[in-house]
Amino acid sequence: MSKNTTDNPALPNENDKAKDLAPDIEVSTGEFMTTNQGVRINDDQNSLKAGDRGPTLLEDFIMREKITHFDHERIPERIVHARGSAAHGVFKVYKSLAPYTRAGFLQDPTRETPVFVRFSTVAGSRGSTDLARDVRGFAVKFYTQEGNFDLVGNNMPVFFIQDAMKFPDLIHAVKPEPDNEIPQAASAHDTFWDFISLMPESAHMIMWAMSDRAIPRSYRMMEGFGVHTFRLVNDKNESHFVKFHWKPLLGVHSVAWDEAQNISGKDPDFHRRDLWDAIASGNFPEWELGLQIVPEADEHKFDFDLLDPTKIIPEELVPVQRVGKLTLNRNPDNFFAETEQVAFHIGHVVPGIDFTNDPLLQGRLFSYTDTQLIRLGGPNFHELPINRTIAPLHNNQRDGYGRQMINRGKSSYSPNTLGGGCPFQAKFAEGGFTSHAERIDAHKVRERSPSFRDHFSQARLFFSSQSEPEKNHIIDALRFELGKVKTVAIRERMLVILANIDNGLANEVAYGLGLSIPKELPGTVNQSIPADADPQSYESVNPEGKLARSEALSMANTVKNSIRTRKVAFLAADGFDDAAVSLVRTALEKEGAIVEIIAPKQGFILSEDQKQLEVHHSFLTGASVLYDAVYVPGGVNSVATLAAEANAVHFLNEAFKHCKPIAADEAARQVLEATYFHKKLPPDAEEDTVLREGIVVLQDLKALSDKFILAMKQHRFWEREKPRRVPA
Ligand code: HDE
Repeated sequence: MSKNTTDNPALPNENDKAKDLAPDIEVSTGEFMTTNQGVRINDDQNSLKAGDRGPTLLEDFIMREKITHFDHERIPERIVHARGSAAHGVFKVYKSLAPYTRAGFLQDPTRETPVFVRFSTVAGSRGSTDLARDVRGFAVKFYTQEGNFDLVGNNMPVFFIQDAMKFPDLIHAVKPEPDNEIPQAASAHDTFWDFISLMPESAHMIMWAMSDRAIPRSYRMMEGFGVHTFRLVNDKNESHFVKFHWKPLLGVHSVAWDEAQNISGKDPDFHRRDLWDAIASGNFPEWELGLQIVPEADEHKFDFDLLDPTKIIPEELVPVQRVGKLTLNRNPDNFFAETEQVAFHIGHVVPGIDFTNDPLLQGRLFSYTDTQLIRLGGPNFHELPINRTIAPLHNNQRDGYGRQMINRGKSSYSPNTLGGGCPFQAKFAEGGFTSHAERIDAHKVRERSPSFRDHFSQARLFFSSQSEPEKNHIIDALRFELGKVKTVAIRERMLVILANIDNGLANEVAYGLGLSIPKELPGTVNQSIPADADPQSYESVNPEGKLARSEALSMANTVKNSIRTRKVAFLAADGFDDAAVSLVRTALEKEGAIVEIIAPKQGFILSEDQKQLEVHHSFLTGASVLYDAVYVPGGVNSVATLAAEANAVHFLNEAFKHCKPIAADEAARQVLEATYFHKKLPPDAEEDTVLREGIVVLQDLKALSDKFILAMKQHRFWEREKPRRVPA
């Protein structure tokens, strides 16, 4: 580890964690190249040889060191969540949460707590696409003054399984199949659905995973959830149950599935790049921390079990209180040192936060340290700069691979007299972590609580809370995923599960698969299949249930008040109308959107009055799927060129297909007339038409900009899909 740069200008000393990292930052500007022993190197181009055509000498310690280090550069990737991107930031609470918790970082609205947040997909390898249909990890490390707190969550509030015992099975099923390692970063294959079709408890999570939540537009536009019920404990040692939420200030938005598959080819780093670019350009992503707090006395008040991780607490039953803000404001300096080596652990809690007996949570408490031991090679991973606490650290743990700390003194045991009894234990009042003294009086059993048996009510609640387009997307996703499954009995078993959720859903999926819903569970004659796998044997508390819909579950109800950081493609060629480009561009940029010029070739294009405009992408390197909206300015020659340019027409067709806002000057109508959707162009650009159709064609550029912005705030016009009038 290099400690040679204490005042690195690249790292603003804006908070305690940044200061803590500063001594470890290496900058080679203006420095000589050295070996790892600090010896200056005078030739890094040639190995040491016996004559210029002779064999390389074993003596060449410089080459040996360089190649040895290179040979050992890789560490095992995470078994799940291997593909990720991260950023530094800060968290601040809005007001003291002292009535609920004694956690120091949740007391004082003036205290800024440094954080490091890693987003990830679950199933794919490190090099897989960002746009896989998958759950997203949302892991936050709070470097609090009382130690590290890791909130290791996902972008979906429930999980596939109820007991940690099933996790290796779930992951083996979803990962590429073991004989041929196909498919990469995809759940659309036999082993995954084989497992799921035998696991009715996954029904609720499957609804989320088949919804558009699994293909976010951006990490910056997804919610985060702690999933399990945790505890908050205050300084009177009183406990409340809590569910953690992250609410993105930009709203919750997704892309279309066809678009996701295209992005995977055009830019597999789409989410990684989006996060990096947003932070680099000062558009710091923000989320509010939300809490659902349940008094201990209400533990059994719900028709589901708070300890069951396949259940949400509907926001209608317990509102989410927004208690603080997370802002990501700095990109990592080094991907490996920070994003790859960061080690999250659900068991990293601080006084004031505690666990419940959720059996999934309990299993995770074991797994996360264990996994770091193999991944990071030993018990000292907490000393890696990105993992180390900014709180004072003293204990009697010693030695091990890669030990950094130089512990002074003779005693490394407690109790001791030789070290003056140090380090001391801390009482509760001195900030010592004291586990909540929950009373437990039970038999030791391998069993699932009967209160965990209803697997379908909340799956149904989720499905019925979706808008029509969202429901159609779930149906399409299931047709796609099950359509890739080769074993017909697996598809049929899934239809039985779906029928338990919603008959209409099951029928639609069955139709797409060319199957009918079987009366009996097919293909489960094998003795090794648990009787529990029969969904008919489960209770479903809620067909006539109390809560039929929850608004919070539909992305259609998300905030739609901003176009900040939305990317807009301007399609133009030589002879474009400069006034139109400038005016619309200025209007969009004023609202925080990002405009990029796409033209037939890279370099510059010339306007009607010979003004130069820099081109960001040609049709070869830019693609409609990488933008949120598209605009075509006027200009006789530009319009004629684009109308005759198949790539420009395809760009627009695809934007239409993916339900994106489209705007064009009246003078550019010729380009739109070359598209397949021109016959469907709305007759006018009145506000209600714009909000319905998302297409603006106007002569008045001021009015065009205003309406285009209005349309962009809606994000997508899924209604376009309804008549299924969009060709492939
Ligand atoms: Fe994880 N999970 N998980 N998980 N998980 C890991 O830890 C595990 C679960 C989550 O960006 C691993 O350091 C078990 C739920 C995230 O570095 C591993 C069970 C939720 C990340 C592990 C679960 C998560 C992980 C792999 C069931 C949402 C990435 C590498 C009992 C609340 C963190 C690692 C990062 C990573 C185990 C279920 C979220 C193997 C055994 C539920 C965001 O320890």
